[in-house]
Amino acid sequence: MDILLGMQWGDEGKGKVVDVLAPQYDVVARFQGGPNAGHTLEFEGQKYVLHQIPSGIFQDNTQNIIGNGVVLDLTILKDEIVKLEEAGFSVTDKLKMSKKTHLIIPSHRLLDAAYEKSKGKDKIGSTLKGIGPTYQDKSARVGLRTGDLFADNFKERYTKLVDQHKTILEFYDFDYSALAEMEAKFMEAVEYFKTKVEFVNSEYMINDALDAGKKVLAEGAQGSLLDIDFGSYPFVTSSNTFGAGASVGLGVAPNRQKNIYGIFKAYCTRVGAGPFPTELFDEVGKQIQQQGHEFGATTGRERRCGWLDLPALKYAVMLNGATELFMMKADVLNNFEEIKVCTSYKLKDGSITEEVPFDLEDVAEPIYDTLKGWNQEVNPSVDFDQLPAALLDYVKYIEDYIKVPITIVSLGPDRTETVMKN
Ligand code: 2SA
Ligand code: MG
Repeated sequence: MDILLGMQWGDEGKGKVVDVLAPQYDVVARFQGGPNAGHTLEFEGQKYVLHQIPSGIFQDNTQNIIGNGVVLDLTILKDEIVKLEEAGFSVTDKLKMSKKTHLIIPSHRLLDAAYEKSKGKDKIGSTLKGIGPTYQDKSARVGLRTGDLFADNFKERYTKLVDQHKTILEFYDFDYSALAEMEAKFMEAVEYFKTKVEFVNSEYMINDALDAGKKVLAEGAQGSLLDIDFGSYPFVTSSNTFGAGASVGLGVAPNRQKNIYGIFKAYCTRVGAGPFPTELFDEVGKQIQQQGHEFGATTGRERRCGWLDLPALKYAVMLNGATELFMMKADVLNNFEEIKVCTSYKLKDGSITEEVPFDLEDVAEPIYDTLKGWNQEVNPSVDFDQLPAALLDYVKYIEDYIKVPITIVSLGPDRTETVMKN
């Protein structure tokens, strides 16, 4: 099994890469996260954003699996499927769901909002899709799974859980009058899925596929720096976003992991709150945001922008065991005379380190190296070694620091704007 993972704070361009790689794979599976993800794919002049459906869905012969590690919102998934079907794609025949996937129910979304509100100015900037509360219920052993939808007592168990949630919402003095309408939609979606999509023991399905010599790609969501254990806690999401999460979230043993593709942008972005050492508050940051169209694919929020952070990238590569790196959105840096890269951190105690500290807030300032920009439009149809010298120098500089090869440079959102090293 190969794995594709974000090495930063999400939005590295994973959707585009899966789309480019998908034809080589028989199975594409999501293993964590949920509708907080927004994977953008562009081809034939059209743009599609997937939230929960794996990005292999546009391939005719690829099986797509939503794994047990995902938290799933059926209401949103139904809308996603209907939209794609209206656009002429077949979906339900190429999509399977694990019976062990936990369900986001409407009251989880309200709880998410209630918890965020209660944090006041310390809120983490959640997408408010109910991710945290659903993983909370999973760990508390009270959650509902897709396999439960078929149980005779599903409604009873559902009501019991919602009643618990209502008690908490009342404690937070949170207005949940919207719940009834949300529930009606949810129940509609439940009925839809009972007949439309196959729920499977996906751990068997994936391991059987591997045994039969088929190629499986695990598609990560969010990024390593948002990982619940290794990210900038508490400003993180509630799942393990790094490579090991793919084993847990699909039921595939670690020794079956093969190629680990680490996706990173030529610069950094972060959406939501939390420390971001290389964040730019000046015109340069604005320029990157504008040229890179850095707005949340799920919430439309502005993404904060900054220079590439090499200590953080190296940390992510270490945790994931990335075997190759793909550099995305290099074209966004086309118009710079100079490009900065952070090579170490000066901490508040005055020391200098290349390690990510326990608390990223302890970074007083990033220490930069300044490189020459290529400062020109780049033709995405050339061979790798024909790329502008300054861009190749940038690639080489990163490779020397990280010690992992960069095998793809992406120069635009379309499938075709991708330069691969042979
Ligand atoms: P949550 O919703 O509870 O998991 O949020 C917790 C933190 O994780 C961040 N997070 C994300 N960061 C980048 N991209 C994500 N997906 C969307 C996108 C986000 C959007 O593709 O653009 O549209 O705003 C994503 N999902 C979660 C989140 O900002 C919190 O900091
Ligand atoms: Mg995204």
